[in-house]
Amino acid sequence: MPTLNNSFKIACALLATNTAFAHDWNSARPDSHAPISVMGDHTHNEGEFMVSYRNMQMDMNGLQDGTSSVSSQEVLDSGYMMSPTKMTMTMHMFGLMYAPSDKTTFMVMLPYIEKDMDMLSQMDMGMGVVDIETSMDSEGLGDIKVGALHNIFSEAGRKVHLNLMMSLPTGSIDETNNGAVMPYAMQLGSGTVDLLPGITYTAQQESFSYGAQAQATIRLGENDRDYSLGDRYKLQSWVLAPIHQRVSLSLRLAYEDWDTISGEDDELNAMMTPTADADLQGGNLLSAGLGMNITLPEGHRVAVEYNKELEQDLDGPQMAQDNTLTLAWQFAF
Ligand SMILES: [Cu+2]
Repeated sequence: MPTLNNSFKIACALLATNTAFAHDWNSARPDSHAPISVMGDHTHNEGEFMVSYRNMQMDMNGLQDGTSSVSSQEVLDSGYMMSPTKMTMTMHMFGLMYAPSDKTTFMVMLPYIEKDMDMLSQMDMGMGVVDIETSMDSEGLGDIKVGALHNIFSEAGRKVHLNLMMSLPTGSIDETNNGAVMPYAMQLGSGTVDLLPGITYTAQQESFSYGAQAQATIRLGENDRDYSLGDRYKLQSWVLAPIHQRVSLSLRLAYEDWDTISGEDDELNAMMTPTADADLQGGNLLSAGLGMNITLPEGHRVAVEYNKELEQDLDGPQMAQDNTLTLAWQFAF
């Protein structure tokens, strides 16, 4: 009996050790944060602050109608006066997180956006058709996002939290080029208060981590230019593996679906160019990201992720997404 009793005690002790080990979410590991383009992937412990800066460089190249590409010449031949050819967006995103308790983390994100679009039009000068290339740009504060992340489950290295964020209409929707209102994609905000509900699951195994997030963007009402951008739905999952004590590599898959615009900006002429047509702004996109997270001493982290579109289906002709490069720095204290 004593032997059996001892064995039982040892088994219990082993189980307890094991469970305690599995319970420990190690937030110092380089794979304890999701790939950097995932927003609101982690919560903080009571009393912790985090400041962050992200630089996102997004390129759009060419046009697509449905799943097939369309040339700018085809767009012009179909009767439009102008066709977009290329667009780039740079976003500087400043973030602040603060956890008043282990359950809740408050979060604010402040974007500064720069957009640039190249366009092609043609004119018959008598001696033949001449290509005219023009460009327009916009720059300024985007829509500020505020809210909280709320933990609802945490056990054995697995966590679930709700993303309870909203977007405020601080970005301009009145950007002009030579006195004329620019197309929807060149504006800096939605012009509406948007709800950003989501749910995030993360799990840490001994040698790797993984997670998934579902998130929606729900526009409330119409903006003061009489339209409302389409609602968006995003589903993504990722896996990260440490390759060094301070370095992890990540792979991420994301699927996004967005509705077209409802209502329209009366000052935009849909016959002029596809980007001014409120009915040609919906679509869906599957993309993949490769990234690296690095932890540095004293609570600093740096991260990079390169995201490339795999497949998209657009109400077109519409500008097609190409790739996004995200660089970031995070500091927790
Ligand atoms: Cu944080």
